[in-house]
Amino acid sequence: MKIQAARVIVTCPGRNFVTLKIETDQGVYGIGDATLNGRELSVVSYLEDHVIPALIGKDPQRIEDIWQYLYRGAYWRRGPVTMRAIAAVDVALWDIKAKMAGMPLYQLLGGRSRDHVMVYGHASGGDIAETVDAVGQYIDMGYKAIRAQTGIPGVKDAYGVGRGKLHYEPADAALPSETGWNTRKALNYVPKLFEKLRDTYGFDHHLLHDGHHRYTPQEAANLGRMLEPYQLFWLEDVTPAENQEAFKLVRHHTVTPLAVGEIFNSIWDAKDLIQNQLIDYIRTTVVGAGGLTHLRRIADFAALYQIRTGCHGATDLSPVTMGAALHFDTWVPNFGIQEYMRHSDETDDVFPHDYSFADGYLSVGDTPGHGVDIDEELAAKHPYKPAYLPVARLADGTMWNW
Ligand code: GCO
Ligand code: MG
Repeated sequence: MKIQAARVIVTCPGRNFVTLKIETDQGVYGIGDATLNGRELSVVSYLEDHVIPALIGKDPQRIEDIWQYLYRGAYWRRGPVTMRAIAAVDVALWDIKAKMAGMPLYQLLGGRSRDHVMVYGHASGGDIAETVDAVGQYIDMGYKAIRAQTGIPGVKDAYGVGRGKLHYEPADAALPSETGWNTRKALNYVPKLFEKLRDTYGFDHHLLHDGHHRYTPQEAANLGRMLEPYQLFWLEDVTPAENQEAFKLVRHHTVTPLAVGEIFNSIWDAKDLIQNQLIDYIRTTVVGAGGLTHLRRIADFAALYQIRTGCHGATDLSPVTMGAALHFDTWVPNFGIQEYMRHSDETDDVFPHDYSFADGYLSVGDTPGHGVDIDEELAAKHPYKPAYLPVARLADGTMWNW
């Protein structure tokens, strides 16, 4: 069996997606996601100029060997661009293998560990009252777990607040737009949101919150402590994790569960956090870290320390990543939760898929492969449009972490 052709499809049905399609000499093809929000075209070039020429003629059944070839063979290891390109190839090859076997992908990983996958939705509002209402809407839709983000009075476009009712999509400007941040105001306001949420809805639902890298380790520890009475499922990215040791301080001062890893691209980014048990959930997903081949190594390593998975599932990851992640979630023994931000109808039309939502859970279908395809004709009607994530500045103009 041979890889006969491979091509990259860039489409913007409301937001940009980069998709790799690998075709074989047996008529079977596979699809992989290579989207890197705000830096899409760098991965297109990496694939078209450096990866695809080396794939032609290779045996697509040798997933592990091709992974090692692309990882070791680049010499320049890791990094978001390289690892997303590898992920796209890896997921397309798993798709091909599962199609050849006539099985849904989770069967090749080891079969089902659960009936369906618990997801969390994104509730947000301009202030506490609006956010409390939004959480109520998610409860009414059947969600068991809900992330709550609120606007903060006096902070311009605080992180995580959607513009529409249901969708949150911050990559919206041809150049990064400028938002504000004020840690003092956030530390004052965020605990009040969770107090109100627990007063209103009780303790039956899982509540989550994303700090989006905004706090110092000491401030993060303080926030974690203040949130303890409200029993969060997790507090995410509460401080930047380039320095994994920074989490020791946070961990030693709070029992609020910690989640990290949506911007990690290999097991090395999480090694100290995992082996020192500084986190409870690892957020890395399929497209972020070199595909299923590498992600399951991270998950197995995390399992040794009772750390569970919580795959990133924002809308900047295409339905192809969502499909592959759901097969991973259906199998992985140490599953925690799956983020589900929901794509727009336009995006769902370009990427027909067989996963479905009911009563707070997503379920994969039984289509051979990962169950997600791309409608190329429709994709061609939505050409690439530059769109960037915002940046954040403090009140005095200092650049901060968005
Ligand atoms: C999340 C994330 C996202 C990111 C986005 C950036 O927890 O869902 O923080 O909303 O901001 O993926 O492209
Ligand atoms: Mg996040």
